Amino acid sequence: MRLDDHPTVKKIRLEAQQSPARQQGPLDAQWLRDLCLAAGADDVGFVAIDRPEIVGHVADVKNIMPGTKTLISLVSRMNREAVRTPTRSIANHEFHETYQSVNDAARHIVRQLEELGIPAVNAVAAFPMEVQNFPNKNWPLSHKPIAEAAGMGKIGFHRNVIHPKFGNFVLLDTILIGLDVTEQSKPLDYSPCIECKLCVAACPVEAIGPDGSFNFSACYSHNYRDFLGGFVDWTEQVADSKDKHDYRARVDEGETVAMWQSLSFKPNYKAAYCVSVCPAGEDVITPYLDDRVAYSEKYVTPLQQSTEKVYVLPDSDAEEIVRTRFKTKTPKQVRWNIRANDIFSFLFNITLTFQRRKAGKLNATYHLHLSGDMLVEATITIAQRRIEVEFGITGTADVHIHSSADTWMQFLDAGFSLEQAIEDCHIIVEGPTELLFQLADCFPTYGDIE
Ligand code: B12
Ligand code: SF4
Repeated sequence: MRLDDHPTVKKIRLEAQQSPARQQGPLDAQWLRDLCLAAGADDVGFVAIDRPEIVGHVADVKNIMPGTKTLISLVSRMNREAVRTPTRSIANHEFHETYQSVNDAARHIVRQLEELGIPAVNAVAAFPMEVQNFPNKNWPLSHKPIAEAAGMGKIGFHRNVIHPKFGNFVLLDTILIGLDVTEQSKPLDYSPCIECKLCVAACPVEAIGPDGSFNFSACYSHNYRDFLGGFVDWTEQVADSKDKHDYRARVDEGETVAMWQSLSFKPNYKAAYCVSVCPAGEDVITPYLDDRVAYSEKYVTPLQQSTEKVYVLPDSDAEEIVRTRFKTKTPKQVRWNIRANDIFSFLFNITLTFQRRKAGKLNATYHLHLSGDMLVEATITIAQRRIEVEFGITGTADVHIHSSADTWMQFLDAGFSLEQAIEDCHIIVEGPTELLFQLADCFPTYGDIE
């Protein structure tokens, strides 16, 4: 049959002649906003693909839907008291239900747009999603910077977006559409964060540093214990156990059933205390303004004093913090499970495991010259308890390190002797050797827990 004679083709061509209303031009912003709110979103903003604030995300967007013209940032509110309770199952349910509702709203919006012939796709509010890419970046699009550009809030001290009205009790989603919108949303001209640092006080692993830094490995190791990181460790514990007694010595019954719960229902966050305690936002701030001490006693103290196991990397800041600051909590050492498969991912990886407290007063620049299939050069700078890793040689080094990439990738492993590697000339140090030992001290120990 010729294509022109196919029943589908004939029907579509006839419909197009009879109803030329298929959307071609820019979408009316008010109409789109009303559609999103009616679908269940609590707030919404629009960002054109060529806006400078999102330039770093365009490749991700094009990867999902090549013809994207506009991003719709969607916000869904969480019920506050549910998130604030120390009872984890209730708080987790609220997170999961809100993910569900923002995705439902997005799906409904996409369906409506599709019916008008407008290409649209929901980039999905969830984490993680592209898990087969683990341990590399495993989410298709970052909602936070898009929400900021769309005026949905600003990233606060704790790195969550704080909505001007709803505070940080929101989850985010992004819809990609293949059409321009008549009016763009503007970013906020202030941050709702009031820098009270209650998020720093509440986090059991000090993932939010008092200087505004974020300790990725601390949050990931504890909060995500029953997610992908902890699951990899758990399966390895099962594989390594000699018998049930050995397994029980490694993983207690509560931990085993917690993993079952996460697998059977939805994965359970261990904390999210930074979100629970945040007083920012017009709907949220009044009790804090009325009486800060009472606010803290009501929402921060119960989380600080709750009895719980806290998962920490060996020799990490979190391990020290739980022991010294949270007497009702018990630290349990776990393995760092985002393994690097090459020198490039290893060097990125150490930015995630850097421990600001352990860095102390260390200020030093290291030039790495790493041999292997190809020469890789990099600069590591530790200054004011922060780390920066750049590929290539920049600035003046305090120390030059020559090694093979394979050896360098082992230098944080349990059982690796830096002294021996230097003595055997596997690592050659030009400059003060103690600076290399101090660099190693800035990280937790990788590898098996004895
Ligand atoms: C990766 C991720 C995480 C990571 C990193 C968090 C972070 N600060 O970025 C981990 C696993 C630790 C995490 C934790 C949490 N998350 Co989260 N997470 C994401 C995700 C998938 C992408 C975040 C992102 O945009 N990062 C990039 C830039 C913008 O952020 P950044 O701070 O500069 O980057 C840091 C990390 O992303 C990391 N990183 C950057 N590149 C790479 C690459 C790799 C391979 C790895 C491993 C890490 C990594 O290093 C940076 C510095 O630490 C989004 C969902 C999405 N698709 O957008 C949700 C999201 C940010 N998370 C959210 C929530 C709610 C949480 C938790 C509260 C979870 C919980 N319920 O307990 C905690 C809060 C921790 C905190 N204070 O930030 C919400 C935040 C809502 C809001 N109001 O802003 C989001 C938007 C999910 C959603 N759909 O609503 N999360
Ligand atoms: S708890 Fe305080 S410092 Fe932390 S993000 Fe909220 S307002 Fe900012």
